[in-house]
Amino acid sequence: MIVVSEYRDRPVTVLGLGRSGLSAARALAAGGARVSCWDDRPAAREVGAREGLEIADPARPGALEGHAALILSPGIAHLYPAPHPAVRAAWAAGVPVDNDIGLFFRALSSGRWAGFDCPPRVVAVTGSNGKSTTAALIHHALREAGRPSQLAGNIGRAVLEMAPPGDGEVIVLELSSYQCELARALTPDIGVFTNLSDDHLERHGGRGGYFAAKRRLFAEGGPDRSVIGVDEDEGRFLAAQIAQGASDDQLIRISSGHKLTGPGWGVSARKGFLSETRKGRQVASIDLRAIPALPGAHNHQNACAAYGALRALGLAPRVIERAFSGFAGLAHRSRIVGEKDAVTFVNDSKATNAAAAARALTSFAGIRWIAGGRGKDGGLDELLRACGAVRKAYLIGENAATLGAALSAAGVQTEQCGTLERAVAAAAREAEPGDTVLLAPAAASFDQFRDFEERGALFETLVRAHLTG
Ligand code: UMA
Ligand code: ADP
Repeated sequence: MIVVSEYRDRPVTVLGLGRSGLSAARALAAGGARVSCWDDRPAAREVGAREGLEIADPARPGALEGHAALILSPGIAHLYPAPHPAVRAAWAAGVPVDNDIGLFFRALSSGRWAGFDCPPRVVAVTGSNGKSTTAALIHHALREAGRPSQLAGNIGRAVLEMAPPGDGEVIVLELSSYQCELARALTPDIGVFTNLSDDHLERHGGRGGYFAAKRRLFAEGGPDRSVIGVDEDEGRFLAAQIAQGASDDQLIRISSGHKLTGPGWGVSARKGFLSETRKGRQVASIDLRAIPALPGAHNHQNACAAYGALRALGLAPRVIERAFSGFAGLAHRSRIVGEKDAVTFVNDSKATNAAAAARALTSFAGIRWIAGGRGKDGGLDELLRACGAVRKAYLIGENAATLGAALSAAGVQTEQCGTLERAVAAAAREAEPGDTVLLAPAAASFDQFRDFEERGALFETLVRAHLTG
């Protein structure tokens, strides 16, 4: 655990008792703060009470009076679609609102740096898609290269759960827009922005607010080095805003699809080859086609982002190449579950938005596409444009009718299946040799599942039963 000592003997409230909130409460208590906690779910409050945490509703009149901070979990709305009542109470009482990321960065900078030969460094990865894959790839390569590293953040391990970093260690953080927007300290040494597409728009008042939240990672006086995906206008804008000049090597531009030939530092992937260019010259290249865990142009974008961060940390191209080839990939992201009668089954349950699903649709052939769930704000245009290889869509969940209407209008054959069980059965029955049965829902899972992991796990169970049946 990373102990947070800045609030010793002062009252602090933690709202939300999931992974982020519980770890924040423990770290604050270990640092001597007088912690009270709350969660709108009684069962979560019971977990806190069993740990000996004081439970008190911060939205009650006067509850936050004199408190030093309100620490919020990322899943709790702090502004849009409407601030949680406790956030309004904090505003009224003049209590700063922060999160575990802010606590982490301040705790790190107040450490005993004089005791380190090589102070720990932090790499923070944000963007709409590819954050987990990029962060995991950076972490994997560092470890393969013999460099101590820890991985945490939105990827599932709360930042304050990490061990205090040691000499020469690199902390790799995946940060969501929710986490970036609220943190009152956000000072990574290297910042990575993979890409931007519509997601979580209801929490940020639209795409502009969503981009602004992620952009905070690169605010004035931000990272020493920034690795920026320039395949969308937002990335190009950000790169232009950060760059001190055309050949500024504080900035590493990355692209999947466009070869970067400018005078600056660039890493790009085209036709399966990654190339690093500096001052207009290619200095290294990697054949990505041989890496099974990184299929498709979207994963090549992640490889470029990870490569850029690793080069900024001083790793040699050949060391990175070796490490990439041993990467196992992450569960629920373009993961091949198995093959039967020349039909391949792929679990991309983490494709919770249109852009991610569109990438999956362009990475496989003869697609029997299982899609649908809880729809998100934002257009379907990109998705509809990516349906060239779709033979039929098997639709499930809350937005199946809306999705079905849009797909039929675009000339895609569809079937309303309702549940994942029926969709897998229908797709497996109708698939022909050479086809791919792909779960890439383009929607959140919460209408039928606890989360994307539960949805992906059920898909894999159903597929395994089919493979062995
Ligand atoms: N809660 C309230 N009131 C509310 C809303 C929630 O009390 O109005 C309570 C819930 O009852 C629950 C707790 O808050 O007990 C949950 O908090 P949370 O949703 O923030 O979940 P955590 O378990 O703390 O997990 C969070 C991240 N969750 C979200 O951002 C939604 C995890 O990212 C992250 O891995 C974890 O911290 C550790 O850092 C998950 C995620 O879905 C994977 N992220 C989104 C995504 O990737 O799209 C952004
Ligand atoms: P994040 O952590 O940003 O959600 P993940 O690495 O978990 O990113 O991948 C989420 C989903 O997006 C998966 O469906 C995956 O196949 C897809 N994906 C991965 N990388 C990219 C990318 N660079 N661009 C678009 N989609 C991607």
